Amino acid sequence: MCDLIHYRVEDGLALIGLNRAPVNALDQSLRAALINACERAAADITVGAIILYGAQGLFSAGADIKEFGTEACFAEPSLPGTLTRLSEIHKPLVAALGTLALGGGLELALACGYRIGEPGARMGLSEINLGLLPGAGGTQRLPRLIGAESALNLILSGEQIDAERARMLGILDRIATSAEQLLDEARAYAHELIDCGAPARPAEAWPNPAEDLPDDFLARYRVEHEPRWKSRLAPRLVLSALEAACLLPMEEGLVRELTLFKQAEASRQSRALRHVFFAEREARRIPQIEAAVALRKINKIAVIGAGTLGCGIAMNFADVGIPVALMDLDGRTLNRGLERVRENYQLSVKRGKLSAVQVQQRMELLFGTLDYADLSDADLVIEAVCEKMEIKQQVFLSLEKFCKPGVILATNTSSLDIDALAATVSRPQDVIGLHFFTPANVMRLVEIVRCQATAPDVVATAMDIAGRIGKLPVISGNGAGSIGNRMLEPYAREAHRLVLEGATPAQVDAVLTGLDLNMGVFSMLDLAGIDVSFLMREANRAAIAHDQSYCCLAEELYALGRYGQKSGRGFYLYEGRSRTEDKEIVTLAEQLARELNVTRRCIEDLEIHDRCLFTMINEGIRLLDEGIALRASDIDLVWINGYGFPAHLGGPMHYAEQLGLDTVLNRILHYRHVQGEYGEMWFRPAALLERLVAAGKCRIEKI
Ligand code: 3H9
Repeated sequence: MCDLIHYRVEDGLALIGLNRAPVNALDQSLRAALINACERAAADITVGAIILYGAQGLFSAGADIKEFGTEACFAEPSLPGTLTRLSEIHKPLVAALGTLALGGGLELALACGYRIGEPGARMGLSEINLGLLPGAGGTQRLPRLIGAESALNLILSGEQIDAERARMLGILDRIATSAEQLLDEARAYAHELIDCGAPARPAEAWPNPAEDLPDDFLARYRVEHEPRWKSRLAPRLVLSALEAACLLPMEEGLVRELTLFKQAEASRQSRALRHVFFAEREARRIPQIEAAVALRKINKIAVIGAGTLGCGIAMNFADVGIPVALMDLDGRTLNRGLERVRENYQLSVKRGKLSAVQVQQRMELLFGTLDYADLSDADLVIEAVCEKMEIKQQVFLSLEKFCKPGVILATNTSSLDIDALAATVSRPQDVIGLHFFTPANVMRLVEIVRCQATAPDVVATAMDIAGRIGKLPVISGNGAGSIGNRMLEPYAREAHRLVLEGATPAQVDAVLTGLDLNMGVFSMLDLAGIDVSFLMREANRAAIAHDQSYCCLAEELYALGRYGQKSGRGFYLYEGRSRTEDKEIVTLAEQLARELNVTRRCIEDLEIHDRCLFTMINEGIRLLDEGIALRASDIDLVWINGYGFPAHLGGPMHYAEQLGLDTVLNRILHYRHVQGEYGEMWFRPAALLERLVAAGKCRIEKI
């Protein structure tokens, strides 16, 4: 038998171990080896039962994602065909689940009649995260095992559940005493099955999966959940597959599932989500930094600045058991900050996500101080003070004085030159940017900004610690706004200008949310604070001074003290959580347009889409050309995880590739032409975009 499978017969049992590192992805070669091994065991009269297990522990992470979109995906033996065949073998099959069984991996286990898992095993049908539905029997076998409602919830959430929950649901029959005992206890289970003459498959627990449910259950489920799915295709296909499970016999249900799966697999959305999956893995690879570089030890953190951001940052570390000193020079701000952290945690208790004991443990890890001297034992200090260079430099000088050698000095700046900040201290090799996004305890993205002098081990340690607190770190070069905010600049600029020319904030926002962005640009600016974006412009005045119309509406709102949600009024009016349009914005825009000689007109939605999106994409391509972004896919991750760009569009760079780079270039050139002086100023195609189109390239890469 080939190396992909470990095969042995012992004491009347065939033991079949999947052995394809690192995660037993079920590609064509493994499928072929698996079916051969199972046929051999089925034909061997000395074998009474068959055990499937992961030879290296982990059971299987499912179908091989690299095969999707290629012929290999359904090359014989296909996964659905393999699992159907396994389910027909006339001997009991026991799946012994170690570590993980995801997607097709769990479907493989469901095709077996019996399942045992190690106590720490996690399992789930995670296909939805790839814009897919389970396509190897999962949508038909799971509802018959645990009922339609539980199956639907599990498949639509893509959630990984633990062994205990899987046993409660009926997915696992047994949980082994320990990981080490898994195989032995699977053997014992198989012998019991043989001894009692158990059938190859037990009778279905839910032959009619929707038995207990009202007739209109699926229709009501759709009405209730559809708004949250926005334009995502996969959840709708899952529902159709579940409907088939409830209405059709198994054989027909499997055929229907496969048709739906192929529709999902061929969709742009799934292609985009697969791109995101590989982008996240690629983002961990940083050229010139060896995987083996020794990391600095990080046992204690200090966060400077007890504002919203600083508190959110501190919570991330307390959440994973790392002690944090939260420092502020102002006692009242510090107390308010610590109070805010406690309130945040209490909210999690109310939602059932944390227990009171867990809150207490986290609060005990947080230590408030007004004194730099208390930071002497910190291994990583993150400053999150106000966005002014002089103030940040002052903080760094104090850190230099009080912190031990080798400490990593991180700044959370979103717009300032970190090389200039690093030059303030005598240890620039220890300085790095760690740009968290608000709310920092929730948002997944951290931009890791590498400066000229940043030492490789500092970069590697920053990537590692970000991963330890559950964030997605993306590396960026130093430059005003790093990746995300630099692209936000033209995006927001065009949105402002469009309102000056005749659109309303609500119209602009509706075009963007219509594309499934979490939030429109004006809602986002109101949430972040108009005072905050004002400070970012202040840091960049020289570059924008030539355009009098530049975000002039926001300048006006700032002067009026309309700071957004926090002051109850910004681009919109706020009352509690509800938001309404503000007619005064139109009056203000009309007045400003008159003063600036800007002609107002009716603006089409397509123009809003093109101007906001294509200028932002153009800037992203420039970032790649300048080397600030390492890869186009890193840019996608930044916008998906930091700015609410829909993952099922794959991020702005992937979206541009789907639309066609020539289209993007032509639309930029179109606005350059029709927008006159303004167009000349801002609609300049990135040189790399022009090179890519000239070379006939479809993908955004550095050439
Ligand atoms: C499916 O099953 C469809 C079926 O219903 C129907 C079919 C007809 N395929 O993430 P890591 C690679 S859809 C190929 O760094 P971790 C990964 O790229 C599938 N490759 O480690 C990486 O490679 P590299 C449903 C895969 O410990 C390496 O393995 N399954 C696959 O942080 C290590 O991975 C899923 O959605 C795969 N299925 O996380 C599970 N999985 O080193 C997707 C992993 O070259 N996978 N790789 O960069 C995961 O969620 C995580 O990878 C996992 C491990 C939790 C398994």
